[in-house]
Amino acid sequence: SQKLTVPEALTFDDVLLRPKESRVEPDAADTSTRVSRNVELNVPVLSAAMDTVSEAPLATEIARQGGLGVIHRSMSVEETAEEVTEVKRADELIIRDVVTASPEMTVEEVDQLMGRSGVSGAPVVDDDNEVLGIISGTDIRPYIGIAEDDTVREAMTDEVITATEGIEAREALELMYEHKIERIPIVDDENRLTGLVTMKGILSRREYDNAARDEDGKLRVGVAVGPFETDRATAADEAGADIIFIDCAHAHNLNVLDSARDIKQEVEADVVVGNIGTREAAEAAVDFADGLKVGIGPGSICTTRVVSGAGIPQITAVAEVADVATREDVPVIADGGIRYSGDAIKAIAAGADAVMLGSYFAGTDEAPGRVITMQGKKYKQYRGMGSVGAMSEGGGDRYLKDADEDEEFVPEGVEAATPYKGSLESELHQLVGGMRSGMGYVGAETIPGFKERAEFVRVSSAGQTEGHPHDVMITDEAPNYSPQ
Ligand code: RVP
Repeated sequence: SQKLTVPEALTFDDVLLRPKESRVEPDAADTSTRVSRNVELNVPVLSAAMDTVSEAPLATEIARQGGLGVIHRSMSVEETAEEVTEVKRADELIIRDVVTASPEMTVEEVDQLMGRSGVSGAPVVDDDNEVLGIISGTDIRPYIGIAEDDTVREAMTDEVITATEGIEAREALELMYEHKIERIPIVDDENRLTGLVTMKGILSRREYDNAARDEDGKLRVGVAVGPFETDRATAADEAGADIIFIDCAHAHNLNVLDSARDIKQEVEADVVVGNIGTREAAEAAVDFADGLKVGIGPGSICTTRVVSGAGIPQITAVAEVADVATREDVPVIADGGIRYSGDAIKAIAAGADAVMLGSYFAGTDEAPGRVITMQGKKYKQYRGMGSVGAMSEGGGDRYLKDADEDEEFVPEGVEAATPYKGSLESELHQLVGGMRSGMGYVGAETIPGFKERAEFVRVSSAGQTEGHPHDVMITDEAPNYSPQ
């Protein structure tokens, strides 16, 4: 029968990168990439939009390290906007929530205020928010002849160096060195306070020289929205999200595509459409999408393939979509199923521009949820967004199922635990280090170059066994390998 003449589809374990002539040292490999039409990253890695993975703390940290966090959507629209704002404010040069003192406060009061808010100095402003002076810890130490009930007006420094909006980090630093100060109030043309630049803030920004930042120097962040959630999309957009991710398990559903097209018209941010897994789906979205996200059923917590009988093994899915997307210069993200750094770089070899991971990051300190101990080992919770637990807390429409209905769910995911892993920074370091290593074996210095140059060999099951540690008993766990 015609029905039985079926194409083969491959996944990570079915292939390996063919080693090639190379002068590329892994450390010299450039991992920067384009993740959507207008957004570039220094590290081609995204965190999954899941309620046990990506909220503001993880999104902030991954952006500082050069990647992108995608905030999940099991929360109110207002909360989504707040999450975006939190990431955007994290490393802002000009602090907006400034702790201020009033001139009538006593020295004792201002000391307590600074202690409570964890700052070591504060601009002094009048009722109109006009800057009168600045007070710092050193101004109020009793030994310089200041009494506890003296007022701030008496103790403050009233010759304040201020600056206006638009100041750059370098200029601010120069002013600070010149005047031996650690903070500069930012004022409008009537000398009213609009923000504050601190030495501490500038130095911590410098630590993250690889960070993913927008044109204003703020950290980048992505937001997942339901396929029909125009309100969440516009709220995230207004809050400054860089990319809106249409978050759907089957974006080749035509109603979803219609709605995604409408959402694209409403927002300034890039719109990434997903998930898809075939050439035909790519054709249907490539004319309006700023990026395509690939993955039908590869996720570690996903039961879509078992429950629905549908799916495409991930290497084939990525390759099919990339064939179409590359032609139109639209970036592709490979989402799900990545267990090792080798899987991540294989996804790029298949044609992806970046990878998205859930389970890999769910065990880090920055992910939501607490550490649990079972039989002496530490874990964190990790669950599919199509699991009963996650769906009953919202987001069932990812699976095009009505989460409000009072009937039993048909889940497409499981609730699980994943080993506790410590800091996101060290996990990401291992992941990206392994990917660089792959670039070295193939002899490609850049991600676009690697995509062109990489070739696969097909691996038998004997070959797979050979590729993992075998015939030994592992005595010390490696930071980037654990037997599955
Ligand atoms: P993984 O990295 O293998 O843990 O996969 C994460 C991906 O799995 C997510 O980015 C999403 O595309 C998919 N997912 C999330 N929930 C579910 C589910 O419940 N089936 N699947």
